[in-house]
Amino acid sequence: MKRYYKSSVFGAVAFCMSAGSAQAILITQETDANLLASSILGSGVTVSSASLSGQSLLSGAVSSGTYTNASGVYGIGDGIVISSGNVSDYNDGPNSLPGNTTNFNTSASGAQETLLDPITGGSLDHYDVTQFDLVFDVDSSTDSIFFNVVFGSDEYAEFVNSSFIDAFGIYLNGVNIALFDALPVNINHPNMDFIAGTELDGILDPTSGAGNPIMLFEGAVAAGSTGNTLTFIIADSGDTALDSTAYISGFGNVDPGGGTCGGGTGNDCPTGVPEPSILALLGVGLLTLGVTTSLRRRKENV
Ligand SMILES: [Ca+2]
Ligand SMILES: [Ca+2]
Ligand SMILES: [Ca+2]
Repeated sequence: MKRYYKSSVFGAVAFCMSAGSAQAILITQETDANLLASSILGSGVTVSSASLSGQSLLSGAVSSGTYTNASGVYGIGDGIVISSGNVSDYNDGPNSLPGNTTNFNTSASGAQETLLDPITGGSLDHYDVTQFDLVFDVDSSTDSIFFNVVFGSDEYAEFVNSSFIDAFGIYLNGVNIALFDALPVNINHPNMDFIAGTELDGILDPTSGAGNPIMLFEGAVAAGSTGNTLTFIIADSGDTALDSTAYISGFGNVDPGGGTCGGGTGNDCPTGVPEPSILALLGVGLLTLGVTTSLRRRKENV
C-alpha cells in the first residue's frame, strides 16, 4: 500500500552491509512461551507463568524465536528475538532489502494499543504485534532486574517523522522501562543509526555513533516480591510493512554486561552512562563507523 524504493538505494545498502557481515546470530523460530522464558532467565528470578501473543503464517513466517550469537554481532549475548516480521529474516548476514516486510495483516488489540500508544506518540494504529508476557518472583536479595536489548528497523531512515513509527517496549509492573535518554524506543529516536550486521537497516545506537547498539535497561522490584508482571512488545505502526525486530538477552539480578545504560526504574543504571566494558568493543565500533559514513554518502547521492 506504500513504500517505493529507488534501485540505487537498494544497491548501496546491500553492498555496504554485506561487506562487514559474518555468520553468527542463528535464530530458531519458537512459539512456546515457557521455552522463550527459559532462554533469557538469569539469577534471582523465578518465572511462574509465561504467555505469547505472536504472529505466524502458513508460509512459515513466525514472529518470535530464540537465538545464539557465537561470534558476537552487535555484541549481544544469546537470548530471544521478537519482530513485527519473520524472525528468520534476522540472522546475521547482508542487509539485502531496504524495506524487508512480512505482512501478517493483523491489528493490535485495544489493550495492545494502550501499551503502544505512549511509545509511538499516541495517534497511530499498530499492526503485526508480538507480545510476550511473564509473571515472576524474585528472591530476597534481588531489588533490580536487567535486560540487554538491540532494536532495529527497516523503517529507518526513510520513514522517520512519518506515520510509520515502529516501536518496542518493556513494561515492568505497568511501567515502560525501555527508554533511552528518557525517550521511548522507536524509529524516531535521535540515536537511530546505520549499523551493519543483519537485515536491519537502522539500529538504535546508545553510544551515538560509536557502534555498540546494546541498550541496558534496569527495572526496580521489591526484594522477595511475587507476582511481578513483565511485558515485551514490538509492533508495526501505520501499516504492516517494513518490519522491526528486537534481540533481548539477560533477565536476572545481574547486569549482563556490554550495554549502555538506557535508564529505567532501578538505582544502578543512570541514564546514558556507558559501561567500562564498552571500551572492549571500540574496535568494532570504529569499523562500523566507516560503514556508516559510506552509507550516508551513498544515500545523499541518490
Ligand atoms: Ca533491510
Ligand atoms: Ca513497520
Ligand atoms: Ca509486518
